[in-house]
Amino acid sequence: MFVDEVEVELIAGNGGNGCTAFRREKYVAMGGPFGGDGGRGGDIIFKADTGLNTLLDLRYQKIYRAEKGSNGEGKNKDGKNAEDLIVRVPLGTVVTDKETNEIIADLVKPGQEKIIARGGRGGRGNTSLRSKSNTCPTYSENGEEGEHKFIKVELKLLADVGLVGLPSVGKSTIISCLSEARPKIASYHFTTLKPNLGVVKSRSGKTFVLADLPGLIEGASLGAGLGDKFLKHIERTKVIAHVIDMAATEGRDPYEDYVLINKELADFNEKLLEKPQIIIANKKDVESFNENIDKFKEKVKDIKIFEVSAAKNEGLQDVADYLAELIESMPNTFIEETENIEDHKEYKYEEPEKFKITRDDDGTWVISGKEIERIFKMTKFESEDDEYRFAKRLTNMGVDEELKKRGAQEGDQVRILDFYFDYRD
Ligand SMILES: Nc1nc2c(ncn2[C@@H]2O[C@H](COP(=O)(O)OP(=O)(O)OP(=O)(O)O)[C@@H](O)[C@H]2O)c(=O)[nH]1
Ligand SMILES: [Mg+2]
Repeated sequence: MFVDEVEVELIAGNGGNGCTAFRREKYVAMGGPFGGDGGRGGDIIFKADTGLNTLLDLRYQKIYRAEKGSNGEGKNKDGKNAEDLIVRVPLGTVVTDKETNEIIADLVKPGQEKIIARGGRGGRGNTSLRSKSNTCPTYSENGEEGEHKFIKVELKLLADVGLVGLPSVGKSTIISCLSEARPKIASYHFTTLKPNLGVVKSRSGKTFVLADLPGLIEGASLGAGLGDKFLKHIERTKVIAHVIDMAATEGRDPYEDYVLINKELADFNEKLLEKPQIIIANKKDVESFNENIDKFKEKVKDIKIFEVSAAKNEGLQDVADYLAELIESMPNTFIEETENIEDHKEYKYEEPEKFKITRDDDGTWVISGKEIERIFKMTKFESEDDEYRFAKRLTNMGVDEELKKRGAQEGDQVRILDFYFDYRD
């Protein structure tokens, strides 16, 4: 299974409700407000964990929920904040909000955290709602709803070097020679279906991360074969190592292979060709290698070529040593520089809208919108005070005026979510 893109639903915790209570003391009737605030709802936080390599966990758990904050209580006792829910993801995880198409997190450093869905704030108790004009409110708020999001989670591997080439050229054999990684090796195409990572050591003790990637074929940039699913992993490597079957065991021209791969890389993202490249000419143990390599070298002069036999594990340590030095000489910020989050943002212009007025089939006026619904849900509607306060906020937001302008008549039905009331001029 090639796990690198998963969609999940996040429901952050609701805030706890505020409490309406009054001080009861001897000789003092209604001795003032005494209701505590609700606790904050839990956030859902993604955290980059070096111990993980795939998004497999997210594939199995499709919905994540954080806890609700506790309700406030009498005697000014505030509710407890809920614990945040921490979801561990591998380094290189990118989170996109499905609704806005905006990238909301790009976790590239070990331990890096990002709040993906925010818990709601606790509702205020009547003590907190005191004001100059009302020193003893008889109302309190419900907790705010936690954010509810549908997100796309993608994994972009963070390897220093990516082994890139057509199927069956020996990429997996090479990583198994150079590291502890043990991917499947076989003579059929697309043996490797998902990237494998290995840590490679140079003779001088320097290390780097090598990625064995699935084979690329013509049209990969358009989705052919395993297509762009893994081309995006290459975006995150610092160096591209072409692996070429220089023995032409399948009858192709090695030079044409090389040109084809570069074309696919460029078609996917032109910037990929700005990365340093090396060529690993493989299958030196096969006779036809010698003839092909001479022809190849005549055509390709400006790039470092290593002649190896992965099958016999010959020549590969030199490759490792060269790459280790090359990577060390490159700035560490390379990945972030090429992968600027800003580049990915798709801006969607949205009219700032506090509320919207539409009509149901039966003529009922419907007031909707994020802000108005938020205020509505935080109102308890337990007393006339609640209703009065809510009505006042509608007036302040300009809802009354707009209804009047649209021709609402005294006594018309008005609805917010599932709550009906009469329009009064
Ligand atoms: N003779 C010879 N065969 C090799 C060499 N390296 C790999 N092979 C063989 O080539 C075949 C493909 O090797 P893999 O390492 O699976 O190739 P790959 O590039 O990872 O292939 P995909 O995962 O399908 O893209 C296997 O049968 C290997 O044994 C080599 O240096 N010499
Ligand atoms: Mg392979």
